[in-house]
Amino acid sequence: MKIGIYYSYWEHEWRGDYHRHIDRVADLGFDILELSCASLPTDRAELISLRDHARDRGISLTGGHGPGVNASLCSDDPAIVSNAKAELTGHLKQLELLDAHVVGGGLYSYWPVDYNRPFDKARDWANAVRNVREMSFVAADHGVTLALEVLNRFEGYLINTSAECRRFVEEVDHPNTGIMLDTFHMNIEEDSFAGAIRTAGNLLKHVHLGEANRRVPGKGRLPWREIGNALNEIGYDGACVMEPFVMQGGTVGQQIRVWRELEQDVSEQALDADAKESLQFMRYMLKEV
Ligand SMILES: [Mn+2]
Repeated sequence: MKIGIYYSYWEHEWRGDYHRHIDRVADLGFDILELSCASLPTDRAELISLRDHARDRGISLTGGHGPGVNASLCSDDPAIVSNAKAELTGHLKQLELLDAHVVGGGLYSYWPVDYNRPFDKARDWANAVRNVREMSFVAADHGVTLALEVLNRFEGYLINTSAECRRFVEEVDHPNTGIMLDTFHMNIEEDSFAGAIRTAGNLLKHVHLGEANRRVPGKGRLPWREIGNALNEIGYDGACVMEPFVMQGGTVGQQIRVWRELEQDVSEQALDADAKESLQFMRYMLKEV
């Protein structure tokens, strides 16, 4: 399994100097850097330059995407659905230029969810299945897999468990759409980590790693051996991307609800050292035993 990290660990806003992040994660020993689709460059030459830089440093790129409320594939409003399709299509083109083949996130809905708005889960589910299916064909054209992230109840209402995601993906029924699990969300919703991973099985296409409070893996109490064994048991060979959030402040801190520093030292140097240590820990935990 290849191990990566989401760039926003080091950022307060959903943007960053991706060239710098490529060098950083390569120096730390990672295989993958995950980027935010919303802040990808639109310039073709810049995308190709990022692709080449990553290639030179032996780094694969993956995309993360959290569509906003006005670009939701589960909406009943045709204008919002059409925004969502146009936005995702644009990102799929960008990802193809980056030689990135997976985009993960709550692609079937919007984020952060606003529970002050009324919703109808059955209706939104049907809308989402239809629209995700349509987008699967576009994704296939660009060589990208749509990995639908299972989100906890506080961040989404459509897909909260691996079993729900399997049902959704089976209804979509397209090889370019699969399941994405995130240990942070699983810790809230799933009866069993290994059980949820087995339920996802051959449909699992992307994984996020994080502790219950979103510190780097190894600094909390999630059962990493159980998680690693289950991933090996199902023959998972996709990406495992750490998604730690440890700093308060900025849009990232606000939207992720980080109201305190999760580490005593959040200097760049300390964040790098923690990421490196966590990478070594996860290489051990994800190794087949
Ligand atoms: Mn995640």
